[in-house]
Amino acid sequence: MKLFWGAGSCAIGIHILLEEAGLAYETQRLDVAGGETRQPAFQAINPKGKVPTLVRDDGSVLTEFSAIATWIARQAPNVGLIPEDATQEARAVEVMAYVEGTIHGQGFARIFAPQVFEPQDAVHGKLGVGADSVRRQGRDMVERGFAILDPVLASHDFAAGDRFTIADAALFYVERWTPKQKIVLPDNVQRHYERLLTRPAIQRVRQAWGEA
Ligand SMILES: N[C@@H](CCC(=O)N[C@@H](CS)C(=O)NCC(=O)O)C(=O)O
Repeated sequence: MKLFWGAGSCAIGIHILLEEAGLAYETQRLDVAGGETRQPAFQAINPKGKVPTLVRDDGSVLTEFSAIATWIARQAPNVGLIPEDATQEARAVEVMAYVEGTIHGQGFARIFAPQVFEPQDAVHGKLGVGADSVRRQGRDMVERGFAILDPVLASHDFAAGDRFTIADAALFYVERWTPKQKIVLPDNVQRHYERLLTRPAIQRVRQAWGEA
């Protein structure tokens, strides 16, 4: 199978899960910032034009972080990337959905691409004053999102209990975006981020991404 990724992107969470699961895979880096996901060659693979994109060995394509993460976890059932307990599984999905839909999809999306939310602002390719208020709004959403998750991490080391799961891979990718944006993580989330940075699988991926 092959994972398509781009520097700095949320695809790092999927790369981490492939490593944690111990599966055989290859990767292909795209110039996401340069618009390669919008080129016909990649759109033919994933018309959504997004990474992570996973092409499986039979040629079929999986998109969306949670779908790819769940499928990877199922390929390595003994690793425990999805909790066996139904409530803990629901907790893992709850955190992952909140990361994808709210912290990333609503918050960081406003910070990274304000023009999507204020299209009238992007006349002649220049962002106007509206972009700043959209970015500020995004920042508030991100900070509120991490504040909501902080108590979840107060009583255990990982997002859904005492083991690393798909939820931690999702949480990691948004935590990783905060230093550059000068967003201060609440204490328990910060400790979670630091804990994850010590994991060998994450260190291998960061090295492959040229980050460590
Ligand atoms: N809902 C998608 C979001 C993926 C996404 O937003 N990916 C970004 C990178 S973090 C991307 O590919 N952006 C390229 C673009 O929009 O052109 C998922 O969960 O996989």
